[in-house]
Amino acid sequence: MYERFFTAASTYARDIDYLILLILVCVGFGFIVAEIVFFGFIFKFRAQDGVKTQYVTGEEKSQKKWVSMPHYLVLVLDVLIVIGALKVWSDIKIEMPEPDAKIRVIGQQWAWSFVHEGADGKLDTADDIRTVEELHVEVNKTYHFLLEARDVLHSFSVPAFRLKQDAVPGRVITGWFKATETGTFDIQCAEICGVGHGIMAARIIIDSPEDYAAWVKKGGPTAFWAASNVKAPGAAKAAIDAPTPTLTANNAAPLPQ
Ligand SMILES: [Cu+2]
Repeated sequence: MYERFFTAASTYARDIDYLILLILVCVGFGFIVAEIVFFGFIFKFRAQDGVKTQYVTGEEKSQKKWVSMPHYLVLVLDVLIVIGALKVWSDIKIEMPEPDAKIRVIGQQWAWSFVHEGADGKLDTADDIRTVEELHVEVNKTYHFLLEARDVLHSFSVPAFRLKQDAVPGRVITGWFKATETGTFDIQCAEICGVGHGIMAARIIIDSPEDYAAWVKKGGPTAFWAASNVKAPGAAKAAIDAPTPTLTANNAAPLPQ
């Protein structure tokens, strides 16, 4: 049932879904039981004619257990959530599988730009393919992304992958993903980064190996801009014309006024 409502296009998307489901069930169970008892007691022990209010100190052993037993139950559920969260965190954030390819992801006010390996299969070489607001990847391939921010904090978010990672100026943050199905999915910025934050959207295009090879052979849009006198407008032009950003370039870049 769960699968019908939420697209999952990466190897770890379901792990995150099931962790959220675990939290929902644990917290939801406690919430529903507590509310039923709460409103049940309000109704049962409401003011009645001729019945004197009883003063309960809560200090007797027979009364204390009604506090301590739910308390222990909550602790057990907490431990369950922590174990699940640590397992998912370790699998996704700590244990990074060996990459088949690398990409650079650069956030700036207010566009995402991407640098793909060219035909030589290496990043930061002359045949790199640069795109703006369009990330191309191959299905069933493990990618390491090198995430940077040119100006302020951004957050690289691919909901279909359940991927969200902050981009911090001056830092290159490495993460990974492996797409499990072909198609086009949304990329968002998930960190308020200025007045244009809401329009800082892009898309990820997951290709079959054949389609991806054909796209690389074409040279992506870089070849198009290079062969054309027309320049991409605004942020797109700046991102395409800018040199491949590095940590040094980030540090040297002046902050926008
Ligand atoms: Cu942003």
